[in-house]
Amino acid sequence: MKIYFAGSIRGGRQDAALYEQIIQYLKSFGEVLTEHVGDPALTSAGDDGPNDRFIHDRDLEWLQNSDVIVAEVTAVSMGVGYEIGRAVEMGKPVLCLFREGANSNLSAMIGGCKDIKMIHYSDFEELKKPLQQYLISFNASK
Ligand code: 6K6
Repeated sequence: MKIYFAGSIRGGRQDAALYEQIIQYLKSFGEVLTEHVGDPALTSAGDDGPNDRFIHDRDLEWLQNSDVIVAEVTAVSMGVGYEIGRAVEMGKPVLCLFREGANSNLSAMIGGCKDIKMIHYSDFEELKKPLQQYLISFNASK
């Protein structure tokens, strides 16, 4: 199973350590195509590609090649919202993770989309079980 993990980069790196934990966990279920999103060395100001067009086109190709999209949506990010919208239009299964109590509001365009599965959680330990259940049942349905 190829997993596309989406998390905020230029939207802010306050949850980068959490992304890294989630990515490590996701790796026990399949291949994560976007491991760099959890890289603690990646700052909101940095860059890991020659230019934005390169990053956009490369990421969309990974999105197209993925089986499932897991997006952490607590930190508000234009890029993550864009990836989710494109993935929904591609007919890909999309799972969004939203951390309660993080002083962030979930967009109605994500929370209100019937094609997006949501997990609300309070910390990584609480997230593991529902995330595992989703990925196991997704794998079984293939
Ligand atoms: C790195 C640091 C600042 O800018 C960069 C550029 N590098 C990126 N490399 C890979 N994926 C990226 C990059 N910038 C954005 N993305 C994609 O958009 C990732 O897949 C994330 O899920 C999402 C983050 O969007 P923003 O709007 O928060 O940057």
